[in-house]
Amino acid sequence: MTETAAVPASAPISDADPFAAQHLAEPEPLQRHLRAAGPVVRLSRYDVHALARHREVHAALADWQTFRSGAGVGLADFRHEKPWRPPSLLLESDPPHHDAPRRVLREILSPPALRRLRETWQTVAEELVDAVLAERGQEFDAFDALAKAFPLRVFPDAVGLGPDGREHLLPYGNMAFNAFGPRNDLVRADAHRVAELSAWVNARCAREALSEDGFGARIWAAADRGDLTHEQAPLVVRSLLTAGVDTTVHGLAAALYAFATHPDEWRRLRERPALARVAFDEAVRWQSPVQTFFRTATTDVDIAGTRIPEGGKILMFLGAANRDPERWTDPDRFDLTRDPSGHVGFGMGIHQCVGQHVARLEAETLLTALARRVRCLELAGDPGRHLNNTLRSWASLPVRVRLAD
Ligand code: PQS
Repeated sequence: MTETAAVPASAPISDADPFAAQHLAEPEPLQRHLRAAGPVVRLSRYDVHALARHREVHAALADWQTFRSGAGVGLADFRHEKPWRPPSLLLESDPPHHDAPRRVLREILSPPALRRLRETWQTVAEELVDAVLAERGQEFDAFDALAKAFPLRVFPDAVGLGPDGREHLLPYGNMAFNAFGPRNDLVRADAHRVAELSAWVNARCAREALSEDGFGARIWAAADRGDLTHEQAPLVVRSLLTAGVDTTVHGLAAALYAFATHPDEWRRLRERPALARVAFDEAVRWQSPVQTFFRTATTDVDIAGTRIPEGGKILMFLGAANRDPERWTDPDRFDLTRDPSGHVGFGMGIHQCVGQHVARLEAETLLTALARRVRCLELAGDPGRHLNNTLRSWASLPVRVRLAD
């Protein structure tokens, strides 16, 4: 962050509510407005500062000493408000406490550790695509049949979860990602399920509830080695169950929506299936499944001439940064020929998504299987939005396909 001797100017003020239904349903107009208004904008409704330009979002994410996570990465300040659940050891924590859980999970979810999953996931993806095309025909809801079905088929197994109650995973994640926003109607709508869903998830984090060869068991093995305490292990498992399902479901939906609306890019992917990986990152840049989250200033700090007070929350608009015309050429285009690296859709710095290789592997295997069988992919109706305070999420994605010969 820049230190200026000059008296900081006051930032432009917006009374927009980024968590209002209108903006959650269609975030681009507000993203454009905030980006244009200035490098820092005060959101009067929540008494926080917003960053919507790539430069400032990137810099804030990289500066964990000044912008901490330990006071929560939602609107609530954990120093004054009791969090809705015990804070995540990874997400809602700072060095040095953050580092041991992070190291353990990074190893377990590293590309070499995931290698043995690729073949299985490839097979599951092919079977799923075949079954969908055989049973649902040429018109179906790709959100339900693919974006939701595939992660739910592969990820809980990889964690080592038992078969019962998996229908609780998406509602729990939905709740967790709503909880980063204000206590609005979206949060109130699920309030009656907090106890039930939390109890289910917490019980699944116990060693006895997990198979012997999944990510979960490896977290417990790390505790046996002394890399974590045995008190920390269940909370690290909880991170997988919280952040690993809804994110990939809506991320895959974003990729499918991107291709259903960009037939030339689908053709390009079919010609070069190796593009699946970069295509997913470009879809993450273009849609930003995680739209926003917060940090808290550890000290009075100036960002581009605006003073952020110690304890002040800053709201980072990942979606806006990922479409900043100062950073990207033709940012609103979904374009497989661009290099999307540097997008902040997975965050940046020490908290950058530790599960991103899992997400990419899911996307790669599903998109490759689909591209092999489907020649044309197009929308068959208006997609349905599901509103969430953090995730750009979907309710339906009606598509029509034509099969490859
Ligand atoms: C957890 C980790 C990460 C957890 C905002 C939040 C998250 C992206 C944006 C997230 C949520 C939960 N990911 O450790 O439980």
